[in-house]
Amino acid sequence: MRDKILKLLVDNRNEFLSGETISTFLGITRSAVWKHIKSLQLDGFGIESRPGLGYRLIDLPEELDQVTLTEIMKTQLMGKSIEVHQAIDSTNNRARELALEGADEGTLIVAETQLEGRGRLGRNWISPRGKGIWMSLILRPNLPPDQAPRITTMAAVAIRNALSRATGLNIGIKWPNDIIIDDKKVCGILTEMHADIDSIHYVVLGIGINVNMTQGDFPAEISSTATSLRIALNRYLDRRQIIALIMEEIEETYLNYLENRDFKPILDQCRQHSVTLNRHVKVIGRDTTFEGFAVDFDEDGSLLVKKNDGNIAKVMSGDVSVRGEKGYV
Ligand code: BTX
Repeated sequence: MRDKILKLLVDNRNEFLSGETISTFLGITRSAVWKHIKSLQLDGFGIESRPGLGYRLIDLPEELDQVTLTEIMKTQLMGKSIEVHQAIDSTNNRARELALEGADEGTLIVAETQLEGRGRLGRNWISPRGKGIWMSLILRPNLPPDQAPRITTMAAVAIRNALSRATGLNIGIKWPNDIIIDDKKVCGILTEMHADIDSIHYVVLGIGINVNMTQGDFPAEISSTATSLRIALNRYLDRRQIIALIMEEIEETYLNYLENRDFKPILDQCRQHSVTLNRHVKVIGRDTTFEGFAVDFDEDGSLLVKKNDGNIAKVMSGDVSVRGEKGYV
């Protein structure tokens, strides 16, 4: 029925159709029409509704295209050169390919869907078509390779700030690479780099954000741990504006850091928005698993955890779950 209503609106694009006309034509009640219109609006169809006149279609859900994205970018460097794919294995793979071919810093690869989206340690990243932001940014920081983890922290802070500006929501950072709303993952960051002993050749910053997914878009195994901006806000969001805001925030934070080499302001923001600090955590490392209390970040960005025996463990990488009301999440 929803599709039939949509077809009527598309066929009469830019003209008002009254609720009564639609309901008579399709043999349903006016409140059923209204319910379907609401659901179409939530899916990004721009439908204007005017008392006395009815409904008219003014806009279709946004698609990502290179021309519009380039036009709305307010940056000097990040996202100035953009490649958009309808479908790709992983934007990180494509970014790596381009980086090896010498692509400029700031080159951005975006895809409507990823067929083999990746998380850390070869895990899977669900990337349904048109529902999120699946993108990778090429960076060429003049930093020693041991400082590369700082890039993930910098990105987490910049993305958090951009999402907070875009939505006004309370958004947290879960160490080291997740952006969180209500203790659920809304965004994951995958940093991959190519370096030799003393210099970084390139860093690929992979960013996956659940934007317009509904609860039903998540497979059962992550439906209680994942969320989207739309679920949190109860409205459809334009992905292009969010991409532009993220590029702005990354450009500012990254260039500032490279110029001043001062990591403290980034760490301080990470502390301020951390959902990991001052909580009981379970650390699952490559070789060991232990529980403790997350006390602070070290100046290199690693997590300091006070173990049950009182010793402080410095955690450089790994998975950290925080203890909530329903156990560790
Ligand atoms: P991660 O290893 O921290 O998280 C991966 C885990 O998160 C999965 O094992 C699964 O449990 C859960 N998960 C999978 N898909 C989603 C999702 N859409 N929302 C919430 N939870 C999910 C996080 O790795 C880093 C993810 C980076 C993804 C970007 S997308 C663009 C770029 N290209 C690419 O292949 N990866 C990056």
